[in-house]
Parts: sequence; C-alpha cells; structure tokens
Amino acid sequence: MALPVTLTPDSPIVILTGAGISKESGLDTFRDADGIWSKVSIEEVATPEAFARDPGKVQGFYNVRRQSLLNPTVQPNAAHAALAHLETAWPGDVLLVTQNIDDLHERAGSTNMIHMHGEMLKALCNHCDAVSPWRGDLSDATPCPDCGATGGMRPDVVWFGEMPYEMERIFAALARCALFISIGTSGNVYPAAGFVQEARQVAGAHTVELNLEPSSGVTAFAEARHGPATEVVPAYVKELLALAG
Ligand code: BV8
Repeated sequence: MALPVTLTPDSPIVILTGAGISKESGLDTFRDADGIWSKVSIEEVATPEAFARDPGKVQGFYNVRRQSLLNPTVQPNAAHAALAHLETAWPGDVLLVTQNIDDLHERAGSTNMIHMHGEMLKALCNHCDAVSPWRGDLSDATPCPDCGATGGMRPDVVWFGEMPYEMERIFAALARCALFISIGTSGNVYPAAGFVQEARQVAGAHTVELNLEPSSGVTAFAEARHGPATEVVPAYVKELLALAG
C-alpha cells in the first residue's frame, strides 16, 4: 500500500511500541500464550494494592525481570535500530512513546522518547519521590540514595490504576502528527490503546499497525502490516525514508 500523499518529509510522526518489539530480543510479552500474564496475574504483581499487600512478591517479580533484561544475550534488535535510524534520518519530528519498561530503544540510539509506563532500571522512593538509576535488586530493606529511608523503594514503573507518565506531552504530539505507527502491542491497555483514535480523529493522521498478528484494535488503523517486528519495521522505515528522498 502506497504511503498517503498527505505525508511530506517534515511531517511529524508519533510511534507507540509495546512488548512485541522486544520479543525477538528475548524478552517476554504479556498476553502471548507463553506471556507474563500466563504465569502470574496483574492483581498479584502489577497494582499498588498488590505492592501494599505483599511487597516482597512484587519486588521479586521485578527483580527477576530486571536481571533478565541485564543478561548480555538481551540486545536491541533490527526493529529498535530502524526506529532510532528513522529519528535521525527523518526531517520532521519523530516522537517514540513506549509502553515498555526495558531500555532497548535507548540502547539502539533513540533519544526523543517517553517511557509512559516507567522504567525497570530506575527506582522510586515513596518517601521523598526521588528517582534513582537501579540495576540491582530492590527490597523493603533498600535505603533510598537520597533520603536514606528504607521501606519505601519501588520500581519506577506505572502499575494498573496509576497515571502513566507525560500524558499531556503525548496527547499534544498526537494532536499534531501526520503519521501514527503502532508496533508490537495488543491494544488491550489504556490509555495507550486509545492513541490511534486520537491521532486519526484529532490530527487526521495516517495510522499504521505493524504487529505479528492483528491486534484488538486493528480495525481502527488505516493500514496494517503483519509479521515479526525485525522484518516489518525496517521495511516500513525504508519506505518512509525513500519518501524523504
Ligand atoms: C490508568 C508496567 C487512570 C508494568 C503496565 C480506559 C481508559 C483508561 C484506563 C482504563 C480503561 N479501561 C481500563 C483501564 C484501566 C487499565 C487498563 O487498561 N486495563 C486493561 C487490562 C483493560 N489502565 C490503567 O490502569 C492505566 N492507568 O488508566 O490510570 C488514572 C486516572 C486518573 C488518576 C490515576 C489513574 C495504567 C496502565 C499501565 C499498566 N502498566 N506495565 C510492567 O510492565 O510490569 S501495562 C502492561 O501492558 C505493559 O506495560 C505492556 O506494555 C502493556 C501493554 O501490553 P503490550 O505491550 O501490548 O504487550 P502484549 O503482550 O499485550 O502484546 C504484545 C503484542 O506483540 C501482541 O499483539 C503480539 O502479537 C505482538 N508480538 C509478539 N511477538 C512479536 C509481536 N509483534 C511483532 N513482532 C514480534 N516478534
């Protein structure tokens, strides 16, 4: 399908990514058959209530995922690299909004980006709100590097029922984008799953889903291409950059 004629090289682009873009790097998704939510439930480990009820269980869940991410075998893949290249090579603004809490986009070279669900390699102190880079384990006994208090350190991650980060900046970008690309997300979690409507209805953007298989929200997109991210994302970026000349 040809790119829409409305797209010009200075057109602003907003990209949303989910767990699917990191799957070929060796990180689990959430809702695939072998996904994270097939092994543990959201209510046990990904809500503030779960953390209040059993902080050790929640810390343990993230400690394991943090060390998996830091395994040297986990590296950015061709899809992450293609998006980083698009950010540098596209003349217009490219904003990457990720639902992922891994750091693979940064390691691939993306810089203009928002982690709307937080970051696994950062810790937040419930006592003083300080955010610190964090690569080790967290527990109730972990002292905050800023205020020194224990019992308040948590992963700097947005749980269900919590407000995602930088929503104003995200909606401002959606309201002015000419192209919205959704990659590797099942379209089940809001408000991210609603971004396609916002881009289409408010900005009149062209909307594209690049995913292994049709997501829950596929009918909301003007265009959809299905296949592994390491194949469909570089191919689509190549087409976009050919337009930019
Ligand atoms: C909030 C961090 C309000 C933790 C996560 C309507 C409007 C607003 C809210 C709601 C609403 N309806 C319901 C809600 C509440 C809730 C929600 O959406 N619930 C769902 C379950 C119905 N939303 C919230 O609670 C959000 N907060 O709304 O706050 C508020 C208002 C005022 C004041 C305070 C609060 C917060 C949501 C954030 C929760 N945190 N993660 C962590 O990571 O541990 S969400 C979690 O799901 C992950 O972050 C993940 O990123 C996200 C979405 O999942 P996906 O990334 O899409 O992953 P999934 O496995 O589902 O899909 C993977 C896809 O990849 C698949 O389609 C697959 O086919 C594809 N794929 C697989 N392999 C490949 C591939 N694609 C390409 N290549 C491959 N190789």
